[in-house]
Formats: sequence, C-alpha cells, structure tokens
Amino acid sequence: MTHVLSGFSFFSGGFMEDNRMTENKEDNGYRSILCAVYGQGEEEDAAASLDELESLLNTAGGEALSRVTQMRDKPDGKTVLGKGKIEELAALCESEKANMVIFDSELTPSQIRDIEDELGGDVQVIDRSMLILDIFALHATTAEGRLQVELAQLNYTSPRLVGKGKSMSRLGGSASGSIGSRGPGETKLEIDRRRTRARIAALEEKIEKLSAARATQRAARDRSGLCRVGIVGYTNAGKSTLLNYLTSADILAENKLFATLDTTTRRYTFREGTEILLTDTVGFINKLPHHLVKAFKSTLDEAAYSDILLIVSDISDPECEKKLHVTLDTLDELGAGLKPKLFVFNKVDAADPEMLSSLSSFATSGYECCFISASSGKGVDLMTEKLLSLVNKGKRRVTCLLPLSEGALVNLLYSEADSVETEYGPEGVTCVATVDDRVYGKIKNYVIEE
Ligand SMILES: Nc1nc2c(ncn2[C@@H]2O[C@H](COP(=O)(O)OP(=O)(O)OP(=O)(O)O)[C@@H](O)[C@H]2O)c(=O)[nH]1
Ligand SMILES: [Mg+2]
Repeated sequence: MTHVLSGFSFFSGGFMEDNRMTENKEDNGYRSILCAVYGQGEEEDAAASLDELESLLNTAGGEALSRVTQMRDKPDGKTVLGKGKIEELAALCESEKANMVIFDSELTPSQIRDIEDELGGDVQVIDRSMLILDIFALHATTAEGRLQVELAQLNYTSPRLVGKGKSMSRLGGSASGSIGSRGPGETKLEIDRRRTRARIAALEEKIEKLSAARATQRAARDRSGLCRVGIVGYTNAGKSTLLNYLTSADILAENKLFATLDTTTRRYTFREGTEILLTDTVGFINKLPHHLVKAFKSTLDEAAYSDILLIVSDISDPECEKKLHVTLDTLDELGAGLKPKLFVFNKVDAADPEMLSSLSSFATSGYECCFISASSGKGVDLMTEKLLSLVNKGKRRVTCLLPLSEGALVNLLYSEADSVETEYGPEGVTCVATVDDRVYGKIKNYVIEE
C-alpha cells in the first residue's frame, strides 16, 4: 500500500515535484464509513447523494465499508447524528476497522472535533467538501489550478484539521497524506495563524495576477472575433470526450469525477467553413459550497465568458434530470443562466430507453436539444448543425460595395465576419459576408443587398 501526496508543501510553497499528479489507483488503506442525516421524504435523495459521495471517495482512492444514515428534523448541533446513532457509528468503526468517517454535509471545525471525540480519537472525520478538495488537489495540473486548491484548502480544510485522527500526527509534507488532509492542511498544525494569513494573502495576490493573465488571453481570443462556445455540465457527463471527438484535443477523459480541472480551448471549423472557439470547463457538482466556488471562481467563470453554452448531460445516469438542474442553478449563480443554450444529452449508447423517452419530452418543450454519443460520434453531426444555427442566429448574409478608401472595413470583414468573398472592381470592393449585428452596424451604409 502506498500513500500519494497530491497537494502542496507549505514550506516549499509549491507542489512536491516528484509526485505531482500521481493518481492513487490502489486501495490506500482508507477504510471509510459514509454518514448522512436527512429530513422526512428525503430518503431517496440522500441515498443518491451518498452514492455520489462513494464515487468521490473511490476517485480519491478510498473504500466505503458501510453507511450510517438517520432521519431527523434537523442535524444535532454538536455531533450531527443523534447520541444513539453516534454510538452505533463508533461500534461500527470498531467492528469494521474503519479509520475514516465522511459526512455528506458540511461540518464545522467543532463538529469534527466533537465527533472524533465520540469515536475514540483514532478515526479521522472529514466532510464532503474536504473530499472534493482532496480530489482537486490530486487533479490540479496548472499553476492556477494548484494555487486555487491551496487557497481553498487553507481557507476550508486547515481550520478543520484540528482533530485527533491518527494521521494528524504524521503531517508536514511527507508522503503520508490522507484523504481530506493532503495538501497544505498537512502542515497547518506546525504554522501559526499569522503565517497562514500571510500565505492566504500571497495566494490571493498570485491568483489575481493569473486571473489578469487569463483576462488578457480572453481579450486576445475576443479579438479573433470568433464565437465562443462553452462546454459545461455536471462532472463525468462527457464534456472532455466531446471536445476530443470534435477537435482531437487529446484531453484526459476518464470515468472519474473532476477529471478536468483546467479549461482547454480549441478552434473548431464547421463543414461550411465557420470557425468557433470551443472551451472545455470544470464540471459542476451538487452541494459545492459557496467558499469553494469563490476559490475556483476564475476557472468556473469561463462559462460566463461564452457566447453560447453546450450543456452536456449523461443520459445513462438515473440522476440525469436532477444533475441537469444543479448545472442550470450553478450557471445562474455564475451569471450565465440566460445565455443561448444547446442541451446535449450524451451517452445514448448506454441509456435506459425509459430515460430517453422521458427526456425526449424536454426536446419538445421549446429547448434546443440533441441526443448523442460523444465516444462513438453518433448524433454529433446533427448536434453540430444545431450549434451552427445557434452561432448564426442574429447573423445575416450581406453584399456590400466598399469604396477603395475603406480598406479597414475590408480587413474588419476578414477578421470578424464568416465566409467572406471579395471582388475588386473600379468602384471599390464588392464583399459578400455573413456578419453579426456589431459588424453590420459598421458596414451598413455600404450594404447593397441582404
Ligand atoms: N458509454 C459512453 N461513455 C461515454 C460517452 N462519452 C463519454 N463517456 C465516458 O464517460 C466518462 C467521463 O467522460 P469525460 O469526458 O471525462 O467527462 P467530463 O464531463 O469531462 O468529466 P469531468 O472532467 O470529470 O467533469 C469517461 O469514462 C468517458 O469514456 C458516451 O457517449 N458513451
Ligand atoms: Mg473533463
């Protein structure tokens, strides 16, 4: 059994060189029990959410032994589960030899301490967000991604790593990091508050600078005048597979949650010649806490800078509709809810026919949507046709006669219009081009045919 340190060493101020991005494919010895409290009538939702928590745990390299759930009007303020249930959990930890308990809801630092006390001090307690951050630490590859993870861990995980779980005594940048404690949290106990605050400020500054660099890149892309299409959706829906299929982008696409943490943009040319920019983005997930969204804002914001959204859903997943709503809510939160959208239902090859027909009604309710298999390419041609008509919505094909003195307008058409044809004559340049409203505004005095 090996442990893989995935995150930052606080003292070296960066990722450990030799184990960067090493996936932990083996069982790393984290024997976990999953816990949730749910209200009346929420049993099914709680079970689905725990299934997802188990997938998250597997992605982080841990193993779920069993689940402890309790229906309560509201969680116990101190230990979330009631007294009897906590005793049951302690006995289960002992009989199953569990060394970790993961709660599906957000825990406060004092709840973690109290639950660890109740469990005898040898079991580490973490929550869903800490687990998600751990996966982010495993999967972050770019400088910005790593800084965002470190910042989120310092703000969220480190105050919570106050417990007595055994692993806590072995911290400090060694390769013994455990799930939920990998990354900067490992050194938290050894540094004082002042240094933590200084580090947070330094990280925020670095992230700010990188966001500015990202904005410059974005501005360069904007100057290309190409329509920007964002591929968004719940994690594991098949976003990267779709971008790979369309553009041979060679992005890692895996049956894992949060395989993609960084955005990738590629040019895509439709058969008739129109070019667009396609961007793969980080996946969304249910119960992504606000402070996490904040740390990853500039990554998540990519969606907000798109002109059109391709919303990818995994139709082979029984939770497809719920996850689509989470996606739409997250887009609203990011201020991208009103953008033109094409709903792409992926994995038709593996879909249950019932799900297919239930979502087909979605297709008739006024939304632009299509059904595809991004891995085989089935339905993708129809999808690109629909996308092209969205791209061209609001655009018109015009003929204009530009005087020879208006060379700048000819250049503008070449850089910002589609399918441009020109013919030079004694009176000027006759141009036929597909233009959007903005370009149309600049050439409208010379338009001779629409
Ligand atoms: N059966 C089937 N599997 C697919 C299809 N498209 C993608 N997959 C699989 O679904 C899994 C997730 O695909 P990704 O492309 O990594 O998904 P993603 O949306 O980029 O996921 P994250 O980056 O983790 O948010 C991979 O194992 C893909 O091979 C499809 O059309 N059919
Ligand atoms: Mg991906």
